Amino acid sequence: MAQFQEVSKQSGLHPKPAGLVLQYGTAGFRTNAKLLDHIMFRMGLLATLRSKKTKATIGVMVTASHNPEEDNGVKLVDPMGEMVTPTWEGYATQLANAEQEDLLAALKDIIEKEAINMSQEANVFVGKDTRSSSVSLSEAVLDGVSALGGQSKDYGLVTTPQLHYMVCCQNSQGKYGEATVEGYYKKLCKAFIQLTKNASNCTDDQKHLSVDGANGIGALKVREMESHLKRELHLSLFNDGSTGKLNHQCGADFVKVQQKPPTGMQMNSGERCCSFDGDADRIVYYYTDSEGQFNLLDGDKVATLISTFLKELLTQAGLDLEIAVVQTAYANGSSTHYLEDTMKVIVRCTKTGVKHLHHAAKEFDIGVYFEANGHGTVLFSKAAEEKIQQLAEDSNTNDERKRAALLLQNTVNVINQTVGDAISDMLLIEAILAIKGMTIQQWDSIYKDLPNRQLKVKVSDRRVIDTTDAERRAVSPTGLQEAVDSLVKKYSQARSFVRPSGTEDVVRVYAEAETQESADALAHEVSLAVYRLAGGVGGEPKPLH
Ligand code: 16G
Ligand code: MG
Repeated sequence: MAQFQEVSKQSGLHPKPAGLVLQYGTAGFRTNAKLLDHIMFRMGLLATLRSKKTKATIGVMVTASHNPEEDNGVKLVDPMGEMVTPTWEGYATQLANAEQEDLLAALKDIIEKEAINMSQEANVFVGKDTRSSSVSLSEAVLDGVSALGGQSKDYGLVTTPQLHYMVCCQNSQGKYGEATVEGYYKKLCKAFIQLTKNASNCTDDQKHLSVDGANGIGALKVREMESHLKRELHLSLFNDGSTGKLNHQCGADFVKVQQKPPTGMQMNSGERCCSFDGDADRIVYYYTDSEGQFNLLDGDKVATLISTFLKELLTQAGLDLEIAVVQTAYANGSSTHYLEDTMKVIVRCTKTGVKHLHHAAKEFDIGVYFEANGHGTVLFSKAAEEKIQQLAEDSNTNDERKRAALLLQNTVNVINQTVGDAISDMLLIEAILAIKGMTIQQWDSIYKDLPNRQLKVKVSDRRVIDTTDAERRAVSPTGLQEAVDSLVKKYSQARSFVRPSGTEDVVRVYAEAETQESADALAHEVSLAVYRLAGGVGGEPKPLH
């Protein structure tokens, strides 16, 4: 077939380095940008096949998120803006690793397994982040799409969540919104302005937020959005990419892991600040207090703020909808206690990785999901959205219920339900704080985080560690979980777990306890147990103090 001849010809321009093996991991392919040209071409091919199979538009995003500037990566977006299914992640790995001469056979294998009608038309949306390598890598994706006769639309520079949004808008025939960047700003900002218009006495101080753009795409997009906010939110943008290096000593991942402010940001005591990551799908908040102490409000605090707000509105609206919060093992124990015992909401724990949380959140009328690292959103079931809308339009309802229903309706509209979105989350958080007349200190004091520590351990093969119970317990190697259990018993309010990373060749260790000293000591002792029982390499882990 002519299509395959074209693939053969074009693939010669995007050759695979012989012997290179890469895997479609938790967040797609991600490695040094120099190794990715053939991967991009092939993901263009695969997205075209996925589009033919689903008879819908598929997205391809070129980004390596919070990784260093030298890296890059690629992720596929399914029709409703979700992550691609596990079977197709498998195909992505197969196609990526086929040697040059076996590429057509690998392609035909997928076509056969999925019974794809090759005469079906295909549409692929492509987006990229601000890395210099993203320019040619996204061209390679477009080459892949055209080699198989697919149509493509190049959105150029967009955040990851914006691309997810476009795909969802397109496949919902505009019901979710207009599939343009302008359409995205209009929808979100209109909802934000509606939400905050009744926030009484909101002073200029309260309307001000400092944003660390991680020197990435989020910074560009915040600038683009600003005029749509009609000065209802005053943003001071730092690390906007004009001088600094992407993700270098800044951004949400740096702030969360290092538990300190980004460089390049002017912070006045008590002022509300937030950081995006390199592709703007994560957000964390923070402030320094009058003693100069840094205080971080991570994804758990965000989930608590949002779920409290939604629960109060549901009560005021008299709507009987089930709300749940989905977390991972990394959620601070204090947040889980607060949500379960004080807030009385259902809490679920899933494995690390957005797709797991997203999937679990879909089980409820309203599913709030956040990873501690700041990635998260809220999902509303179709039934929940309909009930909210009915009430908002009901002329026989009383003022309190109506007001709550309208706030819920605008909350739905300010949220990007396809995936965690730093810009959308920021607008929602800012709206909630304005409506509640709440300062960041008041938000922070809802509960107090247990001190915690994350460490990594190098082992010869991290696959020897197998986990269960949403990664909270290790089932192999023998003796490791018993060792962790007996170490945890030594400390008050302690908890610890180990899991193989899905993005780096290391084992991750998490520990929390009543004091920072205990959390640090426990994390170190558990690291030693991993090193000794799971084949540690290099020198033994050293104590932190
Ligand atoms: C990826 C995941 C993120 C997860 C992280 C864990 C997506 C889009 N991103 O960045 O959710 O927290 O991996 O990394 O799923 P780790 O396995 O190396 O700890
Ligand atoms: Mg990211």
